[in-house]
Amino acid sequence: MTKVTDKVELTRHGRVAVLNIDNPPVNALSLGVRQGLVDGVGLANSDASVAAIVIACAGRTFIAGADITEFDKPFKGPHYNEVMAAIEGSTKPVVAAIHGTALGGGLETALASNYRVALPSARFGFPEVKIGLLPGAGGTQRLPRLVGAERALELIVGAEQVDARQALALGLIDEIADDELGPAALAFAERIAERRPLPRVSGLTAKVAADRGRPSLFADYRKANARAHRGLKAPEACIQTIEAAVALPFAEGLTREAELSAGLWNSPEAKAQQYVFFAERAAAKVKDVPADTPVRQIRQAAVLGAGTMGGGIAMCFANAGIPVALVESNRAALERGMGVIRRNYEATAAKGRLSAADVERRMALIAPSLELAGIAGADLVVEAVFEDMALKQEVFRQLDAIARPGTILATNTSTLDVNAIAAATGRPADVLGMHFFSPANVMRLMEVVRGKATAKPVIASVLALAKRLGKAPAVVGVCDGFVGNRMLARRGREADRLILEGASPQQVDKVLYDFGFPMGPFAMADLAGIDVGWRVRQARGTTSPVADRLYALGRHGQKTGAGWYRYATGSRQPEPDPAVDTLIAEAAESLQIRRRAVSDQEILERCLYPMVNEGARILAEGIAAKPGDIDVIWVYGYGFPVYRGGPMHWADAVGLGRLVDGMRGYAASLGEQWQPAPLLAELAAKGQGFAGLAR
Ligand code: 3H9
Repeated sequence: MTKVTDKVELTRHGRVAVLNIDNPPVNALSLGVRQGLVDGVGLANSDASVAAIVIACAGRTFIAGADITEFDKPFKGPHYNEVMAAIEGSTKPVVAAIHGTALGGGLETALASNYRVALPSARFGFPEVKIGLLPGAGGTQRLPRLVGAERALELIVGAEQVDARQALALGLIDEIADDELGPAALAFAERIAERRPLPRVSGLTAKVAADRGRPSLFADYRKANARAHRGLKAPEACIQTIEAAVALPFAEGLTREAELSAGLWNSPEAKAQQYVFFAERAAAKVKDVPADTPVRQIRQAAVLGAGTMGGGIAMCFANAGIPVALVESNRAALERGMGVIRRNYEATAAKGRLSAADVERRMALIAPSLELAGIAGADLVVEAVFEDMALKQEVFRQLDAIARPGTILATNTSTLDVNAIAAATGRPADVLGMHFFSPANVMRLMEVVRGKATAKPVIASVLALAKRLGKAPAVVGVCDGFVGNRMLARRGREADRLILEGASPQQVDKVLYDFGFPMGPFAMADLAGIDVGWRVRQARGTTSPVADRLYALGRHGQKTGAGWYRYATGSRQPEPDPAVDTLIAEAAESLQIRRRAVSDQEILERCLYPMVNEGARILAEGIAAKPGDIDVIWVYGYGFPVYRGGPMHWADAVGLGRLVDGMRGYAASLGEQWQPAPLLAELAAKGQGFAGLAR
């Protein structure tokens, strides 16, 4: 055995040299790995007794990409492309032996190799676009040559991952190893050791030549994905690299890839997306809940309430392969709920994203029940009944009587006091909030609401479960609206006020849409239902002059064809409505508010600054532990544009000094509620940002 670098060893198995990478946790292409690959290939090439080379990884996965933690440091050692050139330039065949996930620079390493052998469980993909980058180590030039531009677009721009079976069908890998990967890769290397010429992906021409005959391919792709790519830089750069792969010889394509990659590398968008990547992982960790906290196994779940939320939550469990009882006291509601779930799955299947067999498998995991006793076998119960404290307490009292000891009892409440709900049981340590976001089967956020008595193993168990469900969890404390809705309420109050002062709902919506939100607050209210907001205000004893009028007029939003906007029959396209302008003008007059032209900049500041300010209060109160947790909540639960990193990251980019000055300016005309929160003022005075709090 030769230690090539601290991260790469070379071992001999007869004529085959194995370069074994060991760089936990995910064998990223850190300096020692890049250097080790270049030197290791060099050593094997200069040793006449070596006939073939295998690149393999220790631990849980093949190389999962470039080392993102190195991105902010000065670059050292061989560049990624030098590594790929060393591998592809080997005079002896190189076989990549793949288990786990070959992602980004890992897949590029595999594509620079002459052959690829993988375990059936291996997965392949280019996730770079999600962190604002492109596969800049030749991936954009090699992949289209191997699989054609159409699939390359889906894998590189769409960041679609494929499993080993799909990879084999695509020609991305040469063989699936059914038993052990090591021996299979060695046997493969032995078998091809003498085969010449060495196959090199960079030399393939047939697929890209055929793509040159499809001139509308890229324009069609851009058009079909314009909405999903809005505001993002990386997707367009990725498309252009694939265009280059089709149009240019390999070496020129690499140059184009490097130019486009350089344009993304230090962009604020890429930095924000990388920040969110790490914030998401950090949010799943809680300071006083250590990694070795015992975790309860969740083999069976139950959901109470088959409405929109309950049904969506049940789908989350079924999607993860966890059997779930869906309990509803009303037979018609239960049948309706099961029908909605089936239609959702069938719609996904119709788009080709789920097989008919998978639809049936998932449906079979959901057991409808009219009896609360249906929860008896569950390890975890999620209550998703109507948002009413007395009702929820009654439900938890009954759950306490039926659930076996150790069952985790979760409420999906979006605003109510989790401690008061827990107090209805004799086991408050087992109670917490699991706040899903609508549609629950789509939105990735889960606010994990920690009550004052919630036991640490319960939190650890729900965080582990969130990972199985593919959710992005963030732990929050108990307060009205928790983190997300509490901050949203601040924005909503300002939006309501802005229209009275002279902005139109469509102007406010456009400003927030242009900022990068999927829709503005008024279009959002129409989608959620004006009646829903009205009920929340009733419960809280608050009013909203125009929204209350809309409710009284039966303008309940999209479902009634009118709300803040008008909707043509069957359309979801909001149309401005002069009748609403009249209602607003009347309300302003009765409140003696003088109407004026409001600038877009003022709208943006007045909608976002109070959110950041509330975020500062939330941090000071310990309701969220870190600014990144708040950002994860906004990116994954409320559509805050990921390329701006979330409200707290965005505030740092604006500069807290500027934000505080702006708030004080508004305080002079709009009142004391505009005074910056103490934490915000303090950070600004010290010239610091929220980022400093994370450490
Ligand atoms: C790239 O390749 C650019 C190239 O094209 C070259 C251009 C020139 N670097 O997610 P997990 C850490 S860009 C550094 O909880 P899982 C992560 O922070 C890269 N660290 O585990 C966490 O640390 P901690 C393209 C990384 O099993 C730990 O590993 N590749 C990296 O659920 C475990 O992570 C990607 O974007 C990294 N690349 O999932 C892949 N990746 O324990 C991104 C992970 O301290 N990674 N860490 O919190 C993933 O998708 C998932 O992490 C993976 C494992 C599927 C690998």
